Amino acid sequence: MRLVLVLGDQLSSGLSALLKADKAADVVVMAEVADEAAYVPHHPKKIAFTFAAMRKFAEKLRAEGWTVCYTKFDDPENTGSITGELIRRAAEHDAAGVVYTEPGEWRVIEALGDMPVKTHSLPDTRFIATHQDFDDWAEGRKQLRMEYFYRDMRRKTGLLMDGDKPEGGKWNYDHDNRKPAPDQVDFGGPMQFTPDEAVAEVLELVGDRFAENFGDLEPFWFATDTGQARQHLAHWLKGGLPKFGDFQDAMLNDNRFLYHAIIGLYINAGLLDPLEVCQKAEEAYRDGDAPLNAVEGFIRQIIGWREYVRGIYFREGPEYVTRNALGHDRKLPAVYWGAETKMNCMAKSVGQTKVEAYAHHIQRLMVTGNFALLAGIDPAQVHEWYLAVYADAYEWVEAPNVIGMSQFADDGIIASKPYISSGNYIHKMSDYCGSCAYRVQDKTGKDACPFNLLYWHFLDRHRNRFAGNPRMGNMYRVWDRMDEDRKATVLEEAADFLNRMEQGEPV
Ligand code: FAD
Ligand code: DLZ
Ligand code: SF4
Repeated sequence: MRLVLVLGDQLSSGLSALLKADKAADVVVMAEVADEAAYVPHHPKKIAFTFAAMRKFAEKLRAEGWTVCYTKFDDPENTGSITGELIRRAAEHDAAGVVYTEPGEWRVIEALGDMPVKTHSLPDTRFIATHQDFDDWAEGRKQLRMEYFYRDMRRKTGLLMDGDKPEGGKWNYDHDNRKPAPDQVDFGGPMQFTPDEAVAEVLELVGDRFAENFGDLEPFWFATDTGQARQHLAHWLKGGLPKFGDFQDAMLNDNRFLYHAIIGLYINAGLLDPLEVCQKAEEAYRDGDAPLNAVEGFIRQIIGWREYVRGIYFREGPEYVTRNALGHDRKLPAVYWGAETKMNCMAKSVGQTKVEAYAHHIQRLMVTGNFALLAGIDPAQVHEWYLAVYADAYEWVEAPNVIGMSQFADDGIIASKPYISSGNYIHKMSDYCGSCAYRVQDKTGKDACPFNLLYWHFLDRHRNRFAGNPRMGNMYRVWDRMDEDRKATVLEEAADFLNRMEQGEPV
């Protein structure tokens, strides 16, 4: 007999390791362990979600006839690590080896590869592109632009295809998306589930053991099994998808979710299958229930971006997370852990992260990510923060988004230019600035929006690297036209802001 490892983000009936195993002879191993729960200080909601979903998945496997050895976090024999649990269980059962599906993190891949037990790793077939598919696509290309990879994924899956042409004649309908914040949102947000007995038990455990971690454990409303996650999806397809594209980039003080799917955590943990989700979205389009711009935009995020960032993570290797192309070394400021700030956009984005373990893409990219990049924060610390605070965060998807897309620390593998903006962009896409202590219109002076000051500070300090970038020429021309006194004032005020932030002053 062999052991079959199922990790906390591998909760799928179609997992390659389960398909390969012999239900009558093999033993499934699942374990809640300190190493996984503490490699970064995860948000308590993320830990509770993982443990609750793991426990329910183990029960489901048992009901299907599997033998499951499940270690709970507080079990006295718990060795505290995945490898420790496998070694212990292998001895207990005199197992001939361990079969597992490739984990989504180099750290875990390396640990499993180093075990004194025979192991057999299988590809994770829950993704559309294999590592080989991605490498074949990437080979010989000067630039790895997502858009071209995405077209291949459309062809491979047949999603939104009209023969060999894209549905509607265009591959990408982004032009119709990205409208500013609406006055009213007519979708009530994600489906919320009342904790059942199994979830309540986990909440008690997590409340006890992870009380120090950043983030509110309750109210806890996530789906914790595939049945619930499918109900959540159906609810969103009906109410959220039709306007998903239009308001994908908008942000509002009083609405944390707008038309977003809040589905990343369920797909990444294995409760929902990405292809099934996309097929359901396509069905909504074919039935006339959602427009093409929304459905194409949504499908692109999943078979395009999600697959693409995974390809980059595995292609670039374990050192990717240590990259720091811009030499940024400032410490992550306390505002990221909820300290007082006068910047309303930061307070709102971090605040909802604390409550929900969720912020949407533009809050992650253009508020917290943009600020860290402009302020020159050490990308490794930024990476650890994102990995810790979001319920959907696993390194294979988080690191390329943070190190690459958001912080430009990979020197432009993912982004062709840094995602930076002054306060103007945030003002255009949100209602944050209207209730901020700073004035977005002010470029200098005591009330000037810090994003305005830091934007020029960033461009000025990285002139050698970016002035020649054709997509940034305009930015430098505007800066160069500014009179010298004004430039000096901007740089002085930006430096003063950074200095006060580093001293721990609420800025
Ligand atoms: P929606 O906006 O409704 O989008 C639907 C789905 O598309 C998402 O659930 C996700 O599966 C996929 N998707 C969209 N954009 C991306 C992307 N850039 N990369 C990969 N998948 C994408 N996503 C994660 O799943 N885990 C992370 O740890 C993570 N960290 C991020 C960090 C930064 C700095 C940035 C800029 C983005 C990050 N993303 C991450 C991508 C994206 O922000 C989240 O997938 C999305 O906000 C999740 O919310 P949602 O389910 O409501 O997504
Ligand atoms: C995120 C997470 C947490 C919090 N806890 C566990 C755990 O106790 N046991 C487990 O098997 N998996 C957990 N996970 C998910 C893993 O961290 C994830 O499988 C790896 O990071 C690989 O993606
Ligand atoms: Fe953010 Fe600046 Fe707007 Fe305030 S004024 S909310 S700091 S962008």
